[in-house]
Parts: sequence; C-alpha cells; structure tokens
Amino acid sequence: MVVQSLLVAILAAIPTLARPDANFWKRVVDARDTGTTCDIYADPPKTKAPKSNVWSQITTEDVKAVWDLVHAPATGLNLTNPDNATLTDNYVYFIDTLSTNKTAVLPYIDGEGPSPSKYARVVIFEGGKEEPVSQEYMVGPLPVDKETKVEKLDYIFNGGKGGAVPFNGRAFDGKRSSATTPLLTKVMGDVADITIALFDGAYLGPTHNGTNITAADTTPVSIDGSTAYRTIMFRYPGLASYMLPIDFYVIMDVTGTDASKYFLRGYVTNERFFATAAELRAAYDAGEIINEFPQTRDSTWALLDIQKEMGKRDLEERLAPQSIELGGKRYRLDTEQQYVEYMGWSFYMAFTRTLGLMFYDIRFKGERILYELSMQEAAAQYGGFQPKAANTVYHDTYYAIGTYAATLVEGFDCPYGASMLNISYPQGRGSSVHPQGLCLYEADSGFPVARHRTSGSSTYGFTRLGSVKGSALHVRTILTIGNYDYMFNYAFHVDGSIEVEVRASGYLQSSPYYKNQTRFGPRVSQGTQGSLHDHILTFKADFDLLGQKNSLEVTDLKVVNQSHPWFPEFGTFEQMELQTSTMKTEQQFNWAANGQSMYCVVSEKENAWGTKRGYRIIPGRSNIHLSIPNSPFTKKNSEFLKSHLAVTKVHDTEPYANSWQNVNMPAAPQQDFAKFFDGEDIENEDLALWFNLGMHHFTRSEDVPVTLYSEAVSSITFAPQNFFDRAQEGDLQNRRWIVSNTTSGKLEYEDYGVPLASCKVELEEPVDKILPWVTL
Ligand SMILES: *[C@@H]1O[C@H](CO)[C@@H](O)[C@H](O)[C@H]1NC(C)=O
Ligand SMILES: *[C@@H]1O[C@H](CO)[C@@H](O)[C@H](O)[C@H]1NC(C)=O
Ligand SMILES: *[C@@H]1O[C@H](CO)[C@@H](O)[C@H](O)[C@H]1NC(C)=O
Ligand SMILES: *[C@@H]1O[C@H](CO)[C@@H](O)[C@H](O)[C@H]1NC(C)=O
Ligand SMILES: *[C@@H]1O[C@H](CO)[C@@H](O)[C@H](O)[C@H]1NC(C)=O
Ligand SMILES: *[C@@H]1O[C@H](CO)[C@@H](O)[C@H](O)[C@H]1NC(C)=O
Ligand SMILES: *[C@@H]1O[C@H](CO)[C@@H](O)[C@H](O)[C@H]1NC(C)=O
Ligand SMILES: *[C@@H]1O[C@H](CO)[C@@H](O)[C@H](O)[C@H]1NC(C)=O
Ligand SMILES: *[C@@H]1O[C@H](CO)[C@@H](O)[C@H](O)[C@H]1NC(C)=O
Ligand SMILES: [Cu+2]
Repeated sequence: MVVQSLLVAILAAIPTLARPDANFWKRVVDARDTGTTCDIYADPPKTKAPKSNVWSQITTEDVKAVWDLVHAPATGLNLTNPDNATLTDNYVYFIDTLSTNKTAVLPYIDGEGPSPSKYARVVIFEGGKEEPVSQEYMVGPLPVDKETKVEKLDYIFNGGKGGAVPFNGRAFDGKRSSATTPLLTKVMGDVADITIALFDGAYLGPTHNGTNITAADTTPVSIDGSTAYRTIMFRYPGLASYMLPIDFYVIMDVTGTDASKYFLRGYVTNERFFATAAELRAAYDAGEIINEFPQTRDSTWALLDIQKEMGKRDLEERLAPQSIELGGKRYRLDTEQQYVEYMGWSFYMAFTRTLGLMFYDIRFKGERILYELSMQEAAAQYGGFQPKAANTVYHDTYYAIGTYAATLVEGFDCPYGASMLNISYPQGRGSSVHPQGLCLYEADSGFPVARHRTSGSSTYGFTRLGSVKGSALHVRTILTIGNYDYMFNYAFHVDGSIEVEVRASGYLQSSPYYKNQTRFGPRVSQGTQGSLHDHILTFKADFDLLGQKNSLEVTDLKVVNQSHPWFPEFGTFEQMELQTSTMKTEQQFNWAANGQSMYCVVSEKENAWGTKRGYRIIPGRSNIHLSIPNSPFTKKNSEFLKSHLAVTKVHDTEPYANSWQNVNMPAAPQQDFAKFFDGEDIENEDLALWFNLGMHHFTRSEDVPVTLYSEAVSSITFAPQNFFDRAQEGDLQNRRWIVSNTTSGKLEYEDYGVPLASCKVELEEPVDKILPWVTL
C-alpha cells in the first residue's frame, strides 16, 4: 500500500502540536488585548516587472505632443480647436492608445527583440471636408520626433472604408446635438400647451426657464450612414430621471451638416404616431390623447437611499462581515509598470478610453496562459412599443466606457485594506486620472480549495483530515456608464484558474406604464414599467498555451449502445463515452445543451501522461447571447453579440471585436465581426477565443430603486485541463492536517508554519480617502 506508507512517512516527519483548548479560539478573537496591530493598509511588497509594459496607456507628454503635431499647420490636417469648432470644421474628437501589434511584442517579451513602438490613435471629425467624415489616424512611433508619422488608421477596420465613418453615422457629439436643438425647441414649443396639459411639463429649449422635462437621446442615430435621425424620449428631471419617463417622444431627421435641412419626422404618444403638430393637436382636441398613469415628479421612491418606512432589521447596527488580509498582502506590485505577481500568477494591466481595463501576458508559474484578456464591448438592446425601448441599442464603447471608472468605496465595493489604484487615460490634450478606479485584493474564496478525510474513529468521526485554504486575487473595476454600474471582477485563483465575472446594478432604462404592454415587462411603480432588454458583454481571450500553436478541442459526452460479456442479460444498453475532436476552422458556436460538450484550448505539447496540455472554458452563470438575430438595429454591426463563443486565428489586423462608432452603422458596419470567419484553419495556430457574458434582463419591481448585483451576474472560468500533471495545491502552505489519536482521544494538528495571525485590526472609514477628479 504505497499511499498509506507515504502518509505515515509524512506524519512522522511533522512535529505534532496539541489541539488548541476551547479557550484558544476565544483568545485569538480577543487578541486585541495583546495590543499588536496587523497593518492591513500596508503597501503590497514591491516587485520589478521583467519587461516594460508595452501595452500601457500612452503618457500625458505623448498625448500633448500628438495633439500639437496633428494641430501643426505643417501636418496639413487643417484642424480647428474643438472649443471653437462647428459641425463643418475639422477637429479632434479624442486621442487614445492604439493596440500594440502582437507580432511586434512577442520577440520583445519572449526574447531579446527591441521594445515595440507605441502609437496613438486619433479620431478626427472632418466636417470641413467635401465629403464630411470621421477619420481615424495612427500617430507614431512615440515619443514624437522626426520619425513620427501621421497616417490613416485603416488596418483595424474591415468594413471597406477603413477608419472613415460617414458624417451621419459618426458619434452624435455635443456639436451635432446643439445643431439639432433649434428644431427640437421649435417642435416641442409647437405643442407645449398639450405637454403642459398632459404632463405638467414643457420643453422650450435647453436653457429656457420654462423647460421642466428632460430630453434623452438614444442610439443608433443612423442605419448605414446615408441618413440620420434623432429619437428623443422625455422624462421628469432629477437624480432618478431614468425612472421617471413620460409618454412623449419626438423623432427628427437630422441628416447632414446643414441644420436648416433638419425636419420633424413625428411625435409619438398614447401608442400613436403623429407626423405633424397639427395631427397631434387634432387627436388631442378630440379627447383621444390622455395621460392615464401620471408619472411622479417626486423621485424619492426611486433613490438608492434608506427608506424609513421599511423599518430596520434586527442587529443591523453592527458592522457586516469583512474580508480582511489578516496575514498581510500576499501579492507584489510594480505600480509603474502596472504589473502584478500573486501565488504563481503574473500579469500586466493596461487601459484605454475605449475598452477600459485589459490584461496582458497572464502567466501561471512562469508559463503564459493568456496573451490578452479584455472586455471588447458592453452592449444592450431593448424591446417595447414606443420609440425609445423599441429602437435602442447601446454599444458602450461608443461612450468611451473606459473613462467611466467609478471611485470605489473601500470596505463596500472592495474590502478594507485593498490596494486602491488610480486609472489614467488620454483626455483632450493630456491625461485624466480616475482616483481609486481599480482595486486589487486577495480574498477568501469562501470554500477550501481541497479537502479530504480518511477513515472514521468513534470519538471524532475521522482519524485524519486535511483542508487547504481557497483564496484568489481579485482585480475589480466598476464602470458607471449611463444608467448602469457594471462591475468587472477578474479572479486569479490559487489552483491556476481564472474567473471573469460581470455584474450590473443601476436604474432601469424604464418606460412609461402602458396597460397592454406587460409583454415588454412589468409595471414597477405608479407610472413606470421596466423594459425588457439584453445586456451582452463581449470579451477576448487570446490564449497562448506553451507558445502560439494551440487548438480548440471539443469533447462531447455521447450516449452509445454497448454490450458487455459479463452482463449478457442486459443485451445492448446505453452508456456514455467521450468523443473528442478538434475544431478545424474559425467559427462562432454555442454552449451545448445540458453542458454535454467540453471546450478546451490545448497546446500541441503533452503532460507527463501523454495528454495535450490545455485550459478548459467553463461556463458560469448566465452564459447567453443576444436574443434577437435579425433586428435592423443590430443587423451587421453586432455579430459578436450573437453567439456564446467564437474562435479565430489571431491577426494584428483583428485586435478588436467591434469599432466604437459601429452602433450607428448596423447595415454598413465599419467593423464586421462576421468577416473574421473566413475559413482559416485553426489547428495548431495562434487562437483567440471570444466569449459573451450577460443577462436577459427580465425586469422586476425589485429593480426599484436599482437592479441588484446579487441577481444581475454572469461569469466564466478558465481552468487547467491536463495542463499540469497533478492539481496545483501541493505547494500551498495555508492548510491544516488534523489527526485524531484514537489511543489518547486527542486531536493533533499541523499548521505547516502558517499560524493564525494574532492582531488588532483598525478599520478606516474611506471617506477622507476619496479624491476628486483630476484633469492634468
Ligand atoms: C476661439 O476663438 C476666439 C475668437 O476667435 C479666439 O480668441 C480663441 O483664441 C479661440 N480659441 C481657441 C482655443 O482656438
Ligand atoms: C479648412 O477647414 C475649413 C473649415 O474649418 C474649411 O472651410 C476650409 O475649406 C479648409 N481648408 C482646406 C484647404 O481644406
Ligand atoms: C422665466 O423668466 C422670465 C423672464 O425672462 C420670468 O418672467 C419668469 O418668471 C421666469 N419663470 C420662471 C418659472 O422662473
Ligand atoms: C413646467 O413648466 C411649465 C411652463 O413651461 C409650467 O406651465 C408648469 O407648471 C411647470 N410644471 C412644474 C411642475 O413646475
Ligand atoms: C492617485 O492619484 C492621486 C491624485 O489624483 C494621488 O494623490 C495619489 O497618490 C495617487 N495614488 C496612487 C496609488 O498612485
Ligand atoms: C394597446 O391598446 C390600445 C387601445 O386599446 C391600442 O390602440 C394599442 O394598439 C394597443 N397597443 C398594443 C401594443 O397592443
Ligand atoms: C440504443 O438502443 C435502443 C434500442 O434499440 C434505442 O432505443 C436507443 O435509441 C439507442 N440509443 C442510442 C444512443 O443510440
Ligand atoms: C500592425 O500590423 C499591421 C498589419 O501588419 C500593420 O499594417 C500596422 O502598421 C502595424 N501597426 C503598427 C502600430 O505598427
Ligand atoms: C497517541 O496518544 C498516545 C497516548 O497519549 C501516545 O502514546 C501516542 O504517541 C500518540 N500517537 C501519535 C501517533 O501521536
Ligand atoms: Cu438591465
């Protein structure tokens, strides 16, 4: 019995400790009496990144130099300062960091190659051109010197027009919005007496003191860039405006740069469309237009605040449990390089305005698992029978989702003592710093990573048992975009697995309540209905398992008829077996019914047992894709939302699933994800896996005041599958081994040199640590 003698040998080798008496645990809890202090706020130990972070956001100095270069008359872009520009001028919309080509990075991080050059991407709205467009440029190499070139950035877009987007499809920025304001003011002024009579509210222009309803826009504003429209819903103003919609909509045609050509398409109210003010007035005068379920102007019911009338729960005056790093921080940081090491893991972080947090060169025990892990799009599509819900699609990259990192609340968004990091990104002619926009902390997994016990004894029910601590390093950021606070959590577990989780909390984009429209969601208050919608968040996971030669292995659990000679009486009967195949070409695909297929990215290299070393893609919670395959508003610009998973061969020309202005171009996308699937062979190739997380948001009254993170959650895990020769727990010292001595009846345990911390922890209120926005 090899196993037993091995156990005996281990037992003999360890010093046995007496089981703590009953008061021991009390003493630990009362350790504050000893006066020692565990400094949970101590900075994490430092480390030095092996290479410089070649993916990080470009520096403030680089942004300034790029700004000055593109504005220099000699560059020939004929730019007007954005502060003074109009629709028909050329002006910079934003500067961001361009993705660094993987082919340029690999020789550097894996060898002695030169550090790849960094580039800026510059979006210029060229309203001053004969054919007005938005055009992207790449500017580099950086820092700016005489080698630096300003060239059109076309290679990352596959729609056929490169980095150009026609004026009508380009982002509906403040200047476009302002150009349409006179028309909106006029068409709403024409019916102000009606809106006052119905809703006790009027829109007489953005600064007019008689305006007391709020105009809210939506996307898309175009379908193919040939025309543009602006769809507006009205709400009562206030902190919870999203929850106070009224039944009144305006649709305007706003095609082109000449505001004198803009015109009203019509009004919508009472589920009816009126092409002119006169038509609306006729219906109103005939008594056909009513406001059956008046909206509340007072939004206190919709605020995330203590509701006194709900009372108070027993013992709620006590502080809730906290996850505290009692033993001190067990991860190392190189803040400058945005580089982290933890329990065998290491990775670099980078940020863009467009995508937010991205991870690069994620390694476990020195071996690269992922070259890149990044969110690519946060989308939502709604359903309803009115022009806001029915016509809304959001691609949050359009709003530069990466610039909306919320200041995190220590002790509540992240545990007390977490490393609270600033996020910086290019902004105008410089950079913005978002203080405490990211937190890093190690937390108890809530369960041991491994446990076992051997045979029972009469006294304790066991003779030997062991339990190994489960913990993970979490990287967390919350992006507050529009009505939602999306929480992104990346957990690096001690067993070599990575979990990606996204949660959503925030106001519903709600609708006024319509009696016969509960098929679009329930009534959630007097005048408000929760509109059903999908949230879909697309991610990219560029796996590099032991190099770039990887394949996607599919293992199906198949039921087959078999017979066995030792049980002839069963004849032929059903049994399950594994049928393994490798995906041949790039494709979009879905999770199998009943979870009966396992998807693994595998290396061509084998473990000690002759099995290909791989990582499994494990579905977590709410693994969904977009419900509607053929909506005109997500026709061809949202193909990445339409499958659970996809696999492609990696190309420098395909760094992103989407383009940030694609939302306005559903029929003529600037970037068509479907074109990634052009039949390329993916066996033993450099692969990227694309996956979707999300929620079908079946709205409920418990979405008032806001959707709860507890329910709106989606996740996925990547875990070693034959990547190692055994489980990755044997080198973890945070474990206990307990032996019951059947002779003495006592318990003895081994702590492997990791005793309990004996300390007093002082928690600090976060308030004085919250910093204001800083724009450099
Ligand atoms: C904007 O225009 C005004 C008036 O022509 C001028 O004084 C000002 O310098 C301009 N601002 C910028 C940033 O170009
Ligand atoms: C420069 O831009 C202005 C608009 O700002 C435009 O009127 C002018 O024609 C442009 N000049 C050239 C040479 O393109
Ligand atoms: C709005 O301004 C006008 C004068 O400009 C004034 O007579 C009126 O009382 C103001 N109304 C409100 C509601 O403040
Ligand atoms: C909103 O403004 C209109 C005038 O534009 C006024 O008649 C109405 O009483 C106002 N309603 C409220 C609630 O202030
Ligand atoms: C974050 O930025 C603030 C200024 O905005 C600065 O005071 C603070 O030291 C920064 N924190 C870190 C960890 O860099
Ligand atoms: C709801 O009912 C109204 C009145 O009966 C009708 O005009 C309207 O078409 C209905 N709407 C829908 C979406 O069924
Ligand atoms: C196994 O054989 C039985 C009897 O012929 C048949 O009903 C069943 O469908 C078969 N199962 C499979 C998985 O082929
Ligand atoms: C990245 O690679 C593409 C395709 O080879 C190339 O066109 C582009 O110029 C490269 N970008 C940079 C910043 O070097
Ligand atoms: C069990 O307890 C007995 C009696 O106290 C002691 O003699 C013996 O050494 C213990 N056995 C082990 C394995 O520690
Ligand atoms: Cu939602």
